[in-house]
Amino acid sequence: MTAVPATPLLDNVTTPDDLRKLERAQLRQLADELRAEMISAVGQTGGHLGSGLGVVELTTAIHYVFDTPTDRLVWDVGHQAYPHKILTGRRDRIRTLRQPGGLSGFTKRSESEYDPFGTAHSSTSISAALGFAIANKLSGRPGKGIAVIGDGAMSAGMAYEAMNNAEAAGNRLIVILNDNDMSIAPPVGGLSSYLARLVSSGQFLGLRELAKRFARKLPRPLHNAARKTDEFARGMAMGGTLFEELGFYYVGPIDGHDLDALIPVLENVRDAAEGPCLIHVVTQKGKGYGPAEQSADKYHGVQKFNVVTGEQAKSASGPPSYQNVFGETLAKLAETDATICAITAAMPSGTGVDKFAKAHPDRAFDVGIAEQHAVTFAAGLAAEGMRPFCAIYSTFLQRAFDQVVHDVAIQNLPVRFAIDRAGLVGADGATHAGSFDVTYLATLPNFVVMAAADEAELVHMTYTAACHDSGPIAFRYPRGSGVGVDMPETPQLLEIGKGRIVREGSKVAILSLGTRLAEALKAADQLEAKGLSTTVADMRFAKPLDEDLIRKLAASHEVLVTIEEGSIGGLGAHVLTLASDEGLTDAGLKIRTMRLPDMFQDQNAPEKQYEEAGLNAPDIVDTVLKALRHNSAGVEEARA
Ligand SMILES: Cc1ncc(C[n+]2csc(CCOP(=O)(O)OP(=O)(O)O)c2C)c(N)n1
Repeated sequence: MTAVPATPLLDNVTTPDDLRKLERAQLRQLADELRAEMISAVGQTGGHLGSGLGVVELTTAIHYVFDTPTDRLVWDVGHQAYPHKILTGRRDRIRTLRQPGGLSGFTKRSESEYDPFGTAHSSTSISAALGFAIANKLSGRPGKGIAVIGDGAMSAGMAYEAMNNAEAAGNRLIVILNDNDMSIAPPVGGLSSYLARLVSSGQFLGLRELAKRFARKLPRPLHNAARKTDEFARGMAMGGTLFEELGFYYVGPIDGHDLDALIPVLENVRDAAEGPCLIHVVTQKGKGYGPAEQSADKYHGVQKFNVVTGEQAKSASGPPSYQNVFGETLAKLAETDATICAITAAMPSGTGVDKFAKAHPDRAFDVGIAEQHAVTFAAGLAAEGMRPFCAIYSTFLQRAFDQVVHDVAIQNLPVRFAIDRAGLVGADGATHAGSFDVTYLATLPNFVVMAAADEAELVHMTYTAACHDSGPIAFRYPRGSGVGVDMPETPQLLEIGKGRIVREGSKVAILSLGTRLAEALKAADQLEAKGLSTTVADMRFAKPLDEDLIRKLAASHEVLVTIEEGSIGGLGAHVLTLASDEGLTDAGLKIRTMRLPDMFQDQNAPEKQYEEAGLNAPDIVDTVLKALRHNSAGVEEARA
């Protein structure tokens, strides 16, 4: 007899209201369909896969039990929210994930009422959910705050700051700790070991033991429910002293793929908890998709892939990535310098620190998602004579700004900042763009701020930073591959605060900071073709500024254009300040600054984003022509 295929359920579930109409017994099938749909969609778009696969059952159970969107559900980081998007009215657009004009790869308020809070940087969910819970409590509106936070995200101080403050929310705050024993890399540190101990010691308590423990810790209705619900006993225990000390009822660990265990627990917490509750759910990253389950990183982030084989689209082989150039250069330098250390905040492979760690495991530190700690830890190392390199993405370093100012800059400590993902980053969109680091670092006394124009320059800057013991120094470089320049045999020590002339001309000077240099050179060719002789300088330093070079170019050119992959407040602002302080424009020099626009740019290919930002060669040509009041053929317009 052939089995009759089950009628698909997901096709009839557009929103959680539809989901809640299903029988509980149907949820297993729905979850399976949801998982298959997610795999199929991410196979086409690429993106975050493993985390979402791990929360398919949890997503189904939460929307089944809670009254979303009235109950405010906040997914920490938001990279695991693809199944949530499918169940909350966005299935029809799920194949536009991370594409231009498509769904965001994270949660986003403007996208859906089911996304009450935008996320992407980790460990914000408990604070935000607490805010929702208390606002609703104060205004007498229904609505709990539910935070779903991973064990990796739980390593950040902010999560504890929020929990420490949670009591005021009463039973309106629920934290679901999604423990898959993975961050992007394997999780690190004491908290991770603590959670592992809870999981290994807590499972499979008998019903009687469970009920006894519940009777002590949880309100009576929950206790009674526990007695009645057989499934409730399986895989569930009490423990979690740390969380209890912070004022939470700790429930768990629970098997997060077992809907029969999850649903009664969520219902009981919903109906009976008297204070903030933390439900510890154990899941498997990549669950239900063989290639993900078997891969070391559980397919945290993937390219488009073949769903049958799991094979990911290969990026064309080409120049090395900036992150690897950094990691390998630093590892090499550390062979002859025992003081060099490398620090990453949970991004060993993303930053290239994995390369360093392989060669020098004792001097590589993955501190977890803890950028603030990373910076002050580096400051301590530097104060004791070590040469620490803090390798942090531009966007994540924002979180540690006070540590950069107070612990590093004011004390003038030689912490080296390797700032990866500088500039626009593509599919991760506005939350991950590295737009502000030059602005927020080059404003600080004592700081040296460099930007690499290509991968060879990154080698020189890594070496220059290693040699710079007199204060803090930062160097920034973009996401992705280098431009294919010849790599130096030996690194060069750059003179601090000195740029270089890359091409000599006489009428127009383009001052470039970072990897727009290639566009500046293209623009110079086009200007030359219009009869406008063009100088191109790679400034290398936003701070200290190469003032002599600027004065010289200002005196010998008619137009001076600055260009950088950063917000207002960077190179352009510093050049304008010098020009105004010294009256460099008094004799008629025209200065124009080209920078990122005053807006948060959505996801797109980086080249497209730079096109939208107006920072490509044609934009440079345009800017110059406008400054000279030339039309596009290069002919001077008659003045009115
Ligand atoms: C402040 C900050 N630092 C780093 C990251 C990069 N990041 C994205 S997801 C992730 C790991 C999160 O681990 P976990 O919370 O356990 O979730 P999982 O991916 O395992 O589901 C990291 C480090 C980030 N989003 N925010």
